[in-house]
Amino acid sequence: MTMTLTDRQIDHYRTTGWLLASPLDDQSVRQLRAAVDEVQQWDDSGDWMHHREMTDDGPKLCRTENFVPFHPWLRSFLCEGVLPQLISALVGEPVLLYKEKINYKLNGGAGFRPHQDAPAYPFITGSVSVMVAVDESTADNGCLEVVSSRHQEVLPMDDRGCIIDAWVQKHDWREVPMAPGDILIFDALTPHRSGTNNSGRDRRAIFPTYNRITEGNLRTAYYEEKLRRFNSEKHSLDTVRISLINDFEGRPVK
Ligand SMILES: O=C(O)CCC(=O)C(=O)O
Repeated sequence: MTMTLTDRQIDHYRTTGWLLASPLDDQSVRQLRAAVDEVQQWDDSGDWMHHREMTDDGPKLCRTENFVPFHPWLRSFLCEGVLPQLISALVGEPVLLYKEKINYKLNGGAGFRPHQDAPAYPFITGSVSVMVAVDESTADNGCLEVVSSRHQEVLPMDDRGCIIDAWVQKHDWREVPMAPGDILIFDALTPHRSGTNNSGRDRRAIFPTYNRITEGNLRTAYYEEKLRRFNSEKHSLDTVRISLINDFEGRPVK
């Protein structure tokens, strides 16, 4: 499958810091959903990383990371398919997968505080993330919300690595509803957040992040560094630690 971006789409991305597109055909959307169903069923015996959160209905999966080595369809979809092709067109050079995660946000799952991704991503100066909707993503099940045209610099952060409240209150947050298979491409400096899912419907999405090829193949280094910091730094908040910043609002499973 191929898709080319129009000048208008490239201009929209450069001006606002994000771009919504629908590059997948029906068969690819079916395969995508089947692939995520499979990963969701994996147990904890492999080198992938499952994370769980406590919900009012008990513990639930909230994230899986590091799954491309173990799932050929997802590896080819994220590393060779239309996604890296589109990101390359936006940044003007080939890109490599830096990291990948599935955020499940199952019914009752928590949201994410306002943040930029860049402070959570060591070794790279710029990167591009994608949200690939697996289920429908709407305001009531915790779709992404973005602030447009504020992707030029790292914003002031609080002690969780999230954007300070004074800035958050002063800016317009725009909800981005998505159908299964839609993709939202956004700069690592684009401010974003999302709410809790109290809708009764799951809201699963894959978030791959890409870096420019000139910065090198950094995926292994990223996961090694993440594990090193998780193992060496004390986590004192009453939250689930799934990121190198503390943007996730989920409750830990005790
Ligand atoms: O899954 C979401 O709702 C938001 C994800 C996000 O911002 C993140 O994982 O950094």
